[in-house]
Amino acid sequence: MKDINVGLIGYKFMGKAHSNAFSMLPMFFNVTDNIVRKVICGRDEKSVSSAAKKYGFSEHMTSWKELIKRVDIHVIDITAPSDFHKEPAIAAAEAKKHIFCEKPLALNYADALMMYKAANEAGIKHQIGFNYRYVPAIMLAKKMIEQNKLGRIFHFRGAFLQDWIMDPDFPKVWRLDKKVAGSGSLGDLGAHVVDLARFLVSDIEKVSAISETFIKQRPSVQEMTGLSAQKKNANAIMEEVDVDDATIFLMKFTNGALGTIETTRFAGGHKNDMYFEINGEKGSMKFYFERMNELLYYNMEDEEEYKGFRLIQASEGIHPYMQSWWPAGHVIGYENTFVHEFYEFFESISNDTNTKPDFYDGLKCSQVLDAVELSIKENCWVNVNSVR
Ligand code: SOE
Repeated sequence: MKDINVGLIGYKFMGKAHSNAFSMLPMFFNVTDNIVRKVICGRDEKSVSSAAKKYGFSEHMTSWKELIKRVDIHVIDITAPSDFHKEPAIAAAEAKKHIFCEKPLALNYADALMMYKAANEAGIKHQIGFNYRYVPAIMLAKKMIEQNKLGRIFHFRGAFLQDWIMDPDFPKVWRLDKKVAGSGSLGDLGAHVVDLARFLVSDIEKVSAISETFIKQRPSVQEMTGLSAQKKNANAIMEEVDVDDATIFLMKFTNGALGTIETTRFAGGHKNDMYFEINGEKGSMKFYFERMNELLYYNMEDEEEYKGFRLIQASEGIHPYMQSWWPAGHVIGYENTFVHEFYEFFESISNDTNTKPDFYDGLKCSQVLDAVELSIKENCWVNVNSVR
């Protein structure tokens, strides 16, 4: 058993989610090697030194460039906002470090392509944080589709609904700033749904989209953690919001299926409500993240009088990863999906095997997101592969 020393860039919401996964992994999974929380890195000395203690890292640094130069660091894990993915990822690839990067991969397709090429040329392991692929119920959906339980797919209907910025006084945080986030609900939430559409159905041929920014000016921000923030002060200056609050788009898949995806932060009552439905010639399935241990399945071949959506409780030992957690029915949550994705990432390093979703999946997702933004701008259908 060798040490895999992790250098973590970022210590807020995703930094905490990743650190929690590192600490839980060896307790619940038979990992091949020893995953070491070696260095956590952030700009603010006081905050990052406090995070090091809280998250169980041996050291902290404020220079990501010095971190990447260290020969005793094997993995660079990037959890900074989206405008700070490309630079550290390319530097880490050049230094032959394995890379885990949060989604979306980059601000746009061109940057994502540079990251993908650098990672590929370096021959390192690279994975992107589409953690919903690692929900056991979604992995079951994938297995059922691969076993042709739905037959030919006709529809994918997806959505990711939140409501955390409906208050006009909520300040302009980094997720609402185009130069930092790249886009609003589209890149932050839509990226996950686009990835699941690719994972479960097929690549996407063309899109037609519309978006809206419902609140066009917000107070400037002082501090943000997770999805909460406090206003600078009562008379904070007002800033223009330059990203989408909501985006809705139509899709044609390369396998002929039709689809829709809706993302919004203005769906009152929906907190982190990602869901999808897939309709095929032999059946349908529905998934709701707020009931993430369940998959609803409708089998067209059931006897007529017994037909209906059946609820599969995907929390038994037979379901992916569940044998590593608790007895049947002792459900799991959001944080467990990060443990699953990192188990696969570190095992791919230990065993020199491939890992998914990788930077190619991040690149293809960025291509769809750029096509959606072009469709909004030009008010027309856009072929995804025309984005270069
Ligand atoms: C905020 O919208 C957020 O935390 C996203 O950034 C995550 O990727 C998503 O999983 C939950 O919501």
